[in-house]
Amino acid sequence: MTSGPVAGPRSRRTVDVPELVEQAAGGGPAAARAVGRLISLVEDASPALRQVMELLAPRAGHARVVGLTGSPGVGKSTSTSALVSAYRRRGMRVGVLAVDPSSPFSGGALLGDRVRMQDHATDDGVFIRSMASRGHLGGLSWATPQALRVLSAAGCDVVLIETVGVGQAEVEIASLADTTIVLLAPGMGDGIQAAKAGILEVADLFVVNKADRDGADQVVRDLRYMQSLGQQSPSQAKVEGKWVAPIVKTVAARGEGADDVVDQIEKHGEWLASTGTLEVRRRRRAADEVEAIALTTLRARMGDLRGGDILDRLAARVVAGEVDPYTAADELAGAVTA
Ligand SMILES: Nc1nc2c(ncn2[C@@H]2O[C@H](COP(=O)(O)OP(=O)(O)O)[C@@H](O)[C@H]2O)c(=O)[nH]1
Ligand SMILES: [Mg+2]
Repeated sequence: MTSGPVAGPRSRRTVDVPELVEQAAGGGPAAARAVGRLISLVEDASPALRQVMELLAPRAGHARVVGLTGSPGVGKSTSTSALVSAYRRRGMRVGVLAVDPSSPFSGGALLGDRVRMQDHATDDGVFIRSMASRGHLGGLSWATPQALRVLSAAGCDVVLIETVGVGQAEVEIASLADTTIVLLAPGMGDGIQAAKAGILEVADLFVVNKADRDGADQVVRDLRYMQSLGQQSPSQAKVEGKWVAPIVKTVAARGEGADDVVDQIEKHGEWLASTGTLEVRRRRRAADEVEAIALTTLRARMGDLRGGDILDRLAARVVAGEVDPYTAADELAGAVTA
């Protein structure tokens, strides 16, 4: 299935996938439109996706994936926008994915985020997309890696993923990103509680935003203290070459500290590459993706079987005592993977 138009559920027209892929990699305003349409196909779980992914595979690109997570209101969108500016000053191409796992509506853009991102709206070197992961089993694990492939193939040097930190989302973003940034801010009850919630494990970099407000230094001290406890515990004994997440103070609303954050992301990138951790993380990510797709396929085929008579016949034989349920399940699994 490498050529020919495929109907996408959202578009009234058929989709010329090879042309879209060419356009996405080509740059300019046409690229931005093509990237948008390709990511829509991802969100819709379009049947055209198989062909899209086939064509994107050899263009995998080299985008660094940076996740930003933290409580609502901590300044993730503002920081993302400031980071985009900092990367653009360095001449890098940037993709932004704002992922709201709970957003029920398509293109899940929050108006405020749109406004904040307007500075970059006319910049050909920036691709911005909000997406909701509704409709996908496994949420982020399914749709986001595919959107990342699209942005990577479009030549992005870095992709920033913003997601609300609500329990599971932090862990999910950490499994997706090369570098995970956990944002905190004074006066949000974030300090020790947040550290307890497992952010110490997922953070490669801490950003204490709203440093223009009282209490930022206290948040930094709390974090340092939590880190020191972690290093003393036997399970996290300080291994040589272990990465200790740096803490950077920012005033995202004024763009202050964004360059420091980019510098630290670069440092972490060098550490990832030199220790082989980058390859480990990327393979784990690809494994999760393949597993999610395979499970979806298997579930669909199981559904087909339920409609057919194989399961009925097996069930009748189990009831009659002719076969035990494990053997019956083996037979069913065999039929699914045949
Ligand atoms: N005082 C101050 N306010 C900020 C700063 N950064 C962001 N804000 C404000 O905090 C609010 C939430 O920011 P937003 O980026 O939407 O947070 P998000 O929910 O984490 O994406 C907005 O009103 C921002 O203007 C900062 O550095 N200092
Ligand atoms: Mg936001």
